[in-house]
Amino acid sequence: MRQSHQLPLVGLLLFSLIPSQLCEICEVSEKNDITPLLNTMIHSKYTRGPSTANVLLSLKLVGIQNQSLRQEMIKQIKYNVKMRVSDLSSGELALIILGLGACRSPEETLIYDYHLIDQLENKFQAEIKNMETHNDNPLTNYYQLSLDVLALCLFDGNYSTAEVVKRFNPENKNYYFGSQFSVDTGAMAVLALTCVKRSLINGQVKADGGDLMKISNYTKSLVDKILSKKKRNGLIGNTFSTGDAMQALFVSSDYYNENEWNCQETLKAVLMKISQGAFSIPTAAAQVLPALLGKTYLDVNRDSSCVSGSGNFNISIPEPVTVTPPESQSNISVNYSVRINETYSANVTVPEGSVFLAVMEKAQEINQTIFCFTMEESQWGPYITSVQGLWASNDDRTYWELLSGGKPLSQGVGSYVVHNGENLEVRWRTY
Ligand code: CBY
Repeated sequence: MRQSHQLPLVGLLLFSLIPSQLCEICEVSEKNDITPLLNTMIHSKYTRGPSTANVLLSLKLVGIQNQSLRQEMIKQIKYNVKMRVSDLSSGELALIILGLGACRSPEETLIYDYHLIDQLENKFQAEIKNMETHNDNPLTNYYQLSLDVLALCLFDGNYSTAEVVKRFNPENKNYYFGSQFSVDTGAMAVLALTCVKRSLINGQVKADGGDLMKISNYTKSLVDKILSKKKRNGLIGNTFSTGDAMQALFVSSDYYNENEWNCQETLKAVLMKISQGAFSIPTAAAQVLPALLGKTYLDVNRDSSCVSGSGNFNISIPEPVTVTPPESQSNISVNYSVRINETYSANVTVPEGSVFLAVMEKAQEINQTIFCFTMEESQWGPYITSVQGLWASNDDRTYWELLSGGKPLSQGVGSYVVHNGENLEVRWRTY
């Protein structure tokens, strides 16, 4: 065929391809939609907390560049790795590596200056060792083990493929809390397994032939479990797991049919939650943002992918919205119980708009022996570690569950706002 005849054909081909590709793009089109997330992440007091690495990773992945903010976050991370690297959990260190290493930026050298990969290898080993001595229970959890494998895989650290195959079987109890499959955990495992699979295929990592097959089967099964948690409104799991689930589904499209997941519907559901102010914790905002712009944690080590489709987000830092509390605050009263085997209850009065933690503090004032508790700061706000002197333990898979009207809450004590007449409970549980 002569070239002049080929041209209309090529044109026709392009024409038929473009519309279908445009339809498949599942990203926010209106940048204002994500302004509340940026507000939460960027407001300076948050760049110092335990969520710094998550925020840095997220902003870099979506191509938001603000030098002064970036410098401040890197300073904070440097301080953490210099002064308290031994206190960091394995997943926290993995997130620091991902945040520093994303997008081939100058701060990547800090990973090597501070030997962070070696340190992560050691922390990952310690997780495995704990599983061997404590009935298969890691020091932390499988969400963090997945972050570890992901960071080691993306930054050429040492890990054993055989160990990954042994541990990440989808039937492993660590994917479940009680009888519930944890979508967040499964999604992070899919990202880690996909990275390992790609390394095996590229020949970067050696393994026996069966490993690749097993990793593929695990991925398929995890993807099925994630999709089975799809809600009618489009969310997957709950509001806070949906971003991670989207990332997992982006990288595993070979494992499900087009009609099994409507990405647009999920995106719409998340945007609705954003407009309702659901992502008010920096970690929550940082975790959901990459997926909304079509990015995943596997993009971390690709040179060109840290900019959004339309070029870098040239965004001006939004001013934080200041909320003025209502002038006359009325009180509400709730019922609060601590349940171990017996149930201990009290009626507690708190100002309207109070969070769960305020109820626990008030109850503690009423009766120090029955309602005393301790907590520690996590990336998601305060986490209750003990009540009545009874301590949660990862080795024993025990924790203090938060409930309202007998149903588990999907927010922590620092963010759940209580209502008049509510029955609140902290319950000693095995997961
Ligand atoms: N991150 C982690 O290590 C945490 C991993 C995670 C799967 C996490 C959810 C998901 C995520 N994206 O980070 C997780 N939770 C775990 C592993 C756990 C267990 C922690 C112990 C362990 N083995 O490490 C455990 C005990 C089962 C657990 N979560 C308990 C709770 C309850 C906390 C109550 C308390 N004592 O303070 C609570 C409030 C559930 C309840 N009703 O009791 C809870 N978790 C919630 C709600 C959540 C969500 C937080 C959402 C929010 N807006 O605050 C969560 C995102 C998260 C954090 N847990 Co856990 C899950 C969700 O709803 N989608 C990595 C590290 C580097 O940061």
